[in-house]
Amino acid sequence: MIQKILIANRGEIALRIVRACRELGIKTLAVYSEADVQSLHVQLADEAICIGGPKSADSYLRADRIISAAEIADVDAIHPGYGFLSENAKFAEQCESCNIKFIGPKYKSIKMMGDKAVAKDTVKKAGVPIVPGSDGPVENETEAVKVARKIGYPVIIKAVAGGGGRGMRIAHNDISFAKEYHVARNEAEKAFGNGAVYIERYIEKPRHIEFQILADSHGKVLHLGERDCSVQRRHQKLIEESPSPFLTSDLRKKMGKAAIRAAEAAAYENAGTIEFLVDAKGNFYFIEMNTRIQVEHPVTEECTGIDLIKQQILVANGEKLSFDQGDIKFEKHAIECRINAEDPARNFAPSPGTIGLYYAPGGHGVRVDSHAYSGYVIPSHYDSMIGKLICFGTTRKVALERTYRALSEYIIRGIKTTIPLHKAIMSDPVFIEGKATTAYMEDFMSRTPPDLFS
Ligand code: MV4
Repeated sequence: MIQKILIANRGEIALRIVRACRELGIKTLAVYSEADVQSLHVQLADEAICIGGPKSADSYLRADRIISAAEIADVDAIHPGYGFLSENAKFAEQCESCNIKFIGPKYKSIKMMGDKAVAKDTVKKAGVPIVPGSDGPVENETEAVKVARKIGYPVIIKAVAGGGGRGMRIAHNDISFAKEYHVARNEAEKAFGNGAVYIERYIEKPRHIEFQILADSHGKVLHLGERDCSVQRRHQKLIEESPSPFLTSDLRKKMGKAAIRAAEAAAYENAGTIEFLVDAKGNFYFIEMNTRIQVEHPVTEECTGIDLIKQQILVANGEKLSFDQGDIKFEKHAIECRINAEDPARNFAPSPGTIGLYYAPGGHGVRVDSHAYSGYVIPSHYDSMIGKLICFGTTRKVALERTYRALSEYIIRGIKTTIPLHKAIMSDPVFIEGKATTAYMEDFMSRTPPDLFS
């Protein structure tokens, strides 16, 4: 059995992993940067090793230092959390070759799903619907324009090595296409060192709905339902909920089966997510797979009662999943609000600094995953998320009312946060009626006076 785990991450997810390990009786090693000495995950882990300077590139992205720390402390496994090295196939492979378990999928699955064109082709062959588009990457402008015309405008140009919305361009005609094609190629080359791009029909105002997958190393692949992540701004999610207010039980069944087929096609093990776009008519299309635990995993945990971090560890240890698809009960509605140190009234400018008073909400159906506390200094080197509020109940109405109540209790002094924005969204008829698509946030911000969310 795994006896000690290195947590190759920081912030709330590092703390979340420490907590799961404690309950499993597994020792933890925190690694941290010079900017995170005061971080809760460092204080709550059994051991801690400083791995470098404040910049991610000097610490949390240094595979060599993380593996050295793992060897010094003699850990059996590394949990990568999300971001940083979590979807780095090379790092997963290095762990394997050093005889350290990587708590995630096999590096071949990470690699396959990391190439978004290969991922599409793989799931398509398994009978999963994909957005109509080019067959793999397009080689040159002449071929690209031909494909774009055949698909029909508007089209979207995506980087093969992209994902999560980075390096995407939309074109409405031949002229804008020629320009956007070159911009996309150059951006992809700069950002990923790989200029390859592919083309898809542009789906207008889709919903973003993803299915949680859990798979063991004995061939069992299960889905734990969906999360509706349509409320986002510039590809940063703000609110996630489950079940999606848009899906019918018929559509949910079809998408769940498709998600399992997609994961099976990637020979997937551990926790992962299948992302779909869903149009207004209920057509759904696979767009990509996330081969990591995600920020919003607590939504699924509260709906199903299954601890995903513990399951990740058990599966990495070679154990069989102890339940089947039919055993999973979807009994709750859950909503997560991301609490960011940002000023919604000033274009979401980062608001790092010292938290004066910190008081988190509690009570029936309320969960707060956060590494923040009174006196905590938020470093400016990392993303601005300082916590997640997850509220759940038997119906969507209860979850909504509970979220508003909990947000009203939350006190974070000294910095600007997204709490007032979330309160405004929880009071907004469009959101309350379950009508939010990926176009929601832009519309909300344009029709809402800033004093209602700051
Ligand atoms: C799209 C799309 C419309 N049509 N693909 C953005 C994140 C990345 N995972 C894929 N994304 C999109 N791909 C086609 N063919 C619209 C988006 C998109 C989006 C997707 C999910 C969540 C929010 C989004 C916001 C804007 C655009």
